[in-house]
Amino acid sequence: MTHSSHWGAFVGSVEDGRLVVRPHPVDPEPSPLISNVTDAYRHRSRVLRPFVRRGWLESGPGPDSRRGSDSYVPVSWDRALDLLSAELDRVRRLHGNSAIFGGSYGWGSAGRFHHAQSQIHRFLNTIGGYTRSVNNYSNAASEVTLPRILGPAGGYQVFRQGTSWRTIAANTDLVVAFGGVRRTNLAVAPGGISAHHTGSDLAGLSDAGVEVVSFSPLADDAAAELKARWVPVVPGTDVAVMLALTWVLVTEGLANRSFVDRYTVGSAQVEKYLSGGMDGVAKTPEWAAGLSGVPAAEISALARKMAARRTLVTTSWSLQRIQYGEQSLWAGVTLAAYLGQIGLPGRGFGHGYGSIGDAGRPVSGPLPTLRQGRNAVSDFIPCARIADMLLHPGEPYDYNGRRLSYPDTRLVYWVGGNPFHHHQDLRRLTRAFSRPDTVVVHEPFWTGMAKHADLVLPATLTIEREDMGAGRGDPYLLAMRRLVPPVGEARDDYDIFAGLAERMDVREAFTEGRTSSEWLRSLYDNWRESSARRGHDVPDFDSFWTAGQIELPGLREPEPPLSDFRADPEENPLGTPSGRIELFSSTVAGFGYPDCPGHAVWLEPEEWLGAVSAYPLALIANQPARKLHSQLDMGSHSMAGKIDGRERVRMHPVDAAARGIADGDVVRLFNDRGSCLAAVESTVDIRRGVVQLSTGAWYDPSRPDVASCVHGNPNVLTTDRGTSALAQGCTGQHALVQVERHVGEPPPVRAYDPPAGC
Ligand code: PGD
Repeated sequence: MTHSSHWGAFVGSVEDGRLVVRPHPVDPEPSPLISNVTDAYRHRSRVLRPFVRRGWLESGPGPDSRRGSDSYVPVSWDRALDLLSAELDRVRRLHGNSAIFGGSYGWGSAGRFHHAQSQIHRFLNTIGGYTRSVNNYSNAASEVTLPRILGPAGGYQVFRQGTSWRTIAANTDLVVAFGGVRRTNLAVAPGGISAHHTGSDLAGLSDAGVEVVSFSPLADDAAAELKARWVPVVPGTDVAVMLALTWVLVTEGLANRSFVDRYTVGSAQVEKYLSGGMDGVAKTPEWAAGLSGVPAAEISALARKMAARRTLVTTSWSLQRIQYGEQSLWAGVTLAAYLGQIGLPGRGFGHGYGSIGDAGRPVSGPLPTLRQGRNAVSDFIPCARIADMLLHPGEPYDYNGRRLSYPDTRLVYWVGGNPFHHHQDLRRLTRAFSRPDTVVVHEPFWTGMAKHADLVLPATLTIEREDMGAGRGDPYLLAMRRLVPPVGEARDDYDIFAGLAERMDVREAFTEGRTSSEWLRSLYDNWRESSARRGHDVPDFDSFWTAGQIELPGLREPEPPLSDFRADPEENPLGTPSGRIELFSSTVAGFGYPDCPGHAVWLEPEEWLGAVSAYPLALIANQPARKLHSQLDMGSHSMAGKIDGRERVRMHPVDAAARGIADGDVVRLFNDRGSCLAAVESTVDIRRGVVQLSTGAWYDPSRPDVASCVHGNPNVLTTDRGTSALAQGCTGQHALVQVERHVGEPPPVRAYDPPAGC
């Protein structure tokens, strides 16, 4: 039977009592990630029934530092829902709905109906609203900065539609990829990626003779098919290289002046800055070489080549997931503007290639979608400021030109996310989670988040329920058939909320009188009608469900971003205050943020290889290759990438030898914020002075005497600060650390063990 996931479509069946999954015939390049679910779904880490934390049950709601180390008491579903509905009611009566934090960030699972975020937001809206979160952990700086530079629609075109790989292959000579084009990230996309074309898309570029230059501390950040030239840049210094490239264009008369004059504002400020007119430092190739380790001659030669060729400048999302991440966007667009090729097919500026599977793919029309209703609470936080919110209620902070203050949160409700995977500085987060009166989670597994909650409600996995799935740009809508019965007493998020809604007298408003299967049919029928209005005939629900999939109508190659604007900037101005590309934004400058002054600048991060620090190695905490984030970490494909069950840290052989470390050794990575154990793989595919420990290993603080996490979760080391006052985005990609060999028997990994009493 057909099914779908963020990492691909598959066909599943139960054979000899075991779930077997096979690639779906519609997928030409299936991802090995589909196999993770077979071992994971009946794993001992499943939450088998509702649980309440003992301290909360015995002492009632209130701040509690035992969260994370307490035992749990099993309760019936009725008891759990009675307790929770009464607590939601107490909080909204005593403190108002803004005291309920339902931002609940996370990827959850694929499926248009059982989409965890839609379900929780819809439910909380029916009971009077909640404090929400805005932006995301992936690309908050992009979401906020690109509309400032290119206007909302222009930013959307560049960011969400982009240029397809096919258009690049046909129209481009040179791709200069800051942050590379990481192949493993291309296997996943939110909502689904029913047909992977990664290998053929990328090989299409090299077959067409497109030259790719990859700036990254990691050689394998450029997919092998691209046959890219690797420039091993010092982490966090790409902006300096981009500025120096622009300096060469300006000073050697290679800049496309007519483009800059006609389509941009702010070139005077930019050029003053580049020449040193603002800080006395000219942004020359020699200056950038001193920061980035890229030879000055190489920068100059590249600038000349870029000006002479049909060139696309791309920046990856990872570059903006660091302190001052906004600058990689501003500097990238500035460089592309001086090249003057923005708006032409396959050229100009691109963003997120190699960051997500749907970048560079055709775009689709609307998909069946569950309405979330209206939130009566206006409070929100940028999602990565969760710990600040919990630790500093009432305190002011800046965000995108606004002075806001953190609400006083009494109840945190999380569905479909794992902050003890995704947030930075987990010791601080643990402190933050001790503050609210009550923490609630729906989770299939005993993740770090579940182990810090007071009420833990077992949720089904997609394979235990029926849904339909497709992501943005997916060619197919897949019927997601139930493959196995729910494990233990797990319930669908929808049914959990329906049970709460019943107790809170809003059942009709939440369910509209429908069961899950009636909702599926209704969402599909509504979508079918709106498709018909757009001129697309799609089969009825029963035909779709029986067939297992339908081709999605309206899939199209995106127009080259900003091509309309290029064709006629007066007729099609951008949505910026000037109507043009804002190389300098007087609006942002007017905010007066020292960490985001309003045009592209090099700002020295607090943690990078040039900083004076007791911690000499630059950690790259990037996305894992063998799973999506922390999902199904115990699956077979994920486990095969670990070394003796511990996460793998990669480092250069010279750095390893200098510390007496051999391949396979367990090491301790540490800094002032914490420490973790991991097992070493040495490789020359990494720049010296850099270590790579991907995210995704479930948090295991079981032996704090040895390390804050003995499994290898890098977020015990990363820092919990926003990108800048503009976007306040996640900065989890970089940190400074030291690495030493762990002496003695390493402690066992207990990350997957349920807490005591479960
Ligand atoms: P996931 O592991 O996908 O991570 O953070 P995110 O929280 O999205 O968590 C989803 C959770 O939802 C899992 O625990 C899963 O079991 C649960 N779940 C799945 N399906 C369902 C369901 O149907 N119902 C319910 N109730 N639960 C479900 C990802 C985030 O991490 C992201 S997007 C990025 S880009 C960030 N990247 C970095 C980074 O580069 N570096 C660092 N250091 N940290 C990062 N964190 C961020």
